[in-house]
Amino acid sequence: MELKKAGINSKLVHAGEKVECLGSAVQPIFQTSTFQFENAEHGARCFSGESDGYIYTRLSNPTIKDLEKAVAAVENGFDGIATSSGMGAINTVYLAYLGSGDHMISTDAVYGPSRGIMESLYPKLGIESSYIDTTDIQKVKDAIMPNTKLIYIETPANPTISITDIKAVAEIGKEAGIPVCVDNTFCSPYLQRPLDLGADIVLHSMTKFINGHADIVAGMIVTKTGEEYKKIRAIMTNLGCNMDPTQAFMTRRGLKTLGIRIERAQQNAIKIAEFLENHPAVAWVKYPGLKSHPQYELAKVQMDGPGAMMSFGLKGGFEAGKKMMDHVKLALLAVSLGGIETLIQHPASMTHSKLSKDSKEAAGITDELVRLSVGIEEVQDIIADLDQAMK
Ligand code: LCS
Repeated sequence: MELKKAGINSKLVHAGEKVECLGSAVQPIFQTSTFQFENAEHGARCFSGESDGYIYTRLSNPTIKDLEKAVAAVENGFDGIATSSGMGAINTVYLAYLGSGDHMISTDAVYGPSRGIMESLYPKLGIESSYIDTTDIQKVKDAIMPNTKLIYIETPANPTISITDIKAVAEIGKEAGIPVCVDNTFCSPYLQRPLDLGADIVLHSMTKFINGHADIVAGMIVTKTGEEYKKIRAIMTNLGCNMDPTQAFMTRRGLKTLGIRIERAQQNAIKIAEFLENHPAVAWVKYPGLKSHPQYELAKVQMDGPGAMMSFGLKGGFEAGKKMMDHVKLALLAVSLGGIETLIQHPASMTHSKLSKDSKEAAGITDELVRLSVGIEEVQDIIADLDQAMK
């Protein structure tokens, strides 16, 4: 059977670009910085692009290429560009599309540093940005300026779990001739494929669901076309935020079990969201699988499942949140997300603490907001842990 037509779990296991190597079942780790040419002529052909032989690991490497092809296959994209981290992927995309005098539109609630660097570092390069509520499509249209060169959305957003209509934003981008990039970290390609919905670029912090075991930091960019791929790859290799072969090997191993990990964590998350919604200490819960989520209907269409991420507010506010976090025993009080272990954190004082008070408030990152990344433990144990910590 042709893998292109296979289901996603088959692709997760088998997709990639394996090199024949002593019958090895998985792509070996090619832990080498450089590759020997057969002769001067071969070296010249590698550099001119006539031969696709490997040259130097910052440019490409077979272990990294295998992972890039595998993620691109599940995102239904042209090819992937692996990076040292999710932030490496984000900066690479920013620098590929934005230069002095340009403007970017972005979702207001995004991972803290995605916005933090755009508001602190990029203005020094003459780049402007508008952070808006992209769940309101009219606001996206209204934010376009003659110098807008990139529309960047994160959905579901970190940490508010707000959901932006990818198809609608992609149509706006197409009409205006502006590329649209989606940070797909919270869903992973198992639950959401932005390129199929019209986006031009998708990126990930693979540190999260794709690797899934809280032992690797990694990023990935996947493009719809070869043209965008070439443009972005050139920036990545010159910036030097490339992945390492062992990092690629570990991440490829994590990717194989993405489907079963997400299914299991999601089953737990659905039960936990219902438990929290009915808990007397909880003021509100934001989870795409609950009817109370403002974009519940959109989530059902755009995502293949509600996922394993949620946020909730404690009636007792900031102090109650802090207290709860000091009392969890099974869940880890830690940043990051998307691992097999349940993680809990307080964005206002942790991941989003560097944003200004105004930016936090405008983006809905309130003091009482607690973020939960549900793991694959026994659901009754997670619920009992949250319950005792809230008590
Ligand atoms: N995009 C999203 C949506 C993220 O949540 C993160 C990291 C990044 C990009 C950056 O990826 P990294 O460079 O860390 O691989 N999010 C984190 C978080 O919520 N807590 O700690 C890291």
